[in-house]
Amino acid sequence: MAGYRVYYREEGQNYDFDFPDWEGTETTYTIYGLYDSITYYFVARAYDIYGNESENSIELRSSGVASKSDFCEGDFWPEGDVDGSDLAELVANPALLDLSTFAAEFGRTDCP
Ligand SMILES: [Ca+2]
Repeated sequence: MAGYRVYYREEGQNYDFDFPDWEGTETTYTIYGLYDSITYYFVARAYDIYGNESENSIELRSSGVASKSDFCEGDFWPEGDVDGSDLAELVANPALLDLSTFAAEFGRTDCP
C-alpha cells in the first residue's frame, strides 16, 4: 500500500472520485472551510504504487465538524494562535474585525 485518499461530499451530492480531497500516508488529516449548516460525508480509499485503489471505507458522517466557535476570528496571520502578529494585521487593516472581538480572542492557541 502506498497511501490513502480521502473524499468527501455534501449531503445530496455524489463523490467525485477523480479528485481526492486529501492524499498521503498520514493517518490523520484536517479539512478546512466546511460549514456547520451542511452535513458532509467522508470515505477513504487505500492505493498502491501500481495505481490500484481499494473499495470505499465505511462512510463517515460529519456532525458539526466545523462549528463557528472552533475558529479564531482573530487568527489573521494563520499559524494557529492569536497573538502579536495578528494584532499587526488588525492594525494594518482595521476593517478585518472590531477590536473588542479581537481582544476577546487574544491569547488563544487552539486555532485550527
Ligand atoms: Ca495568528
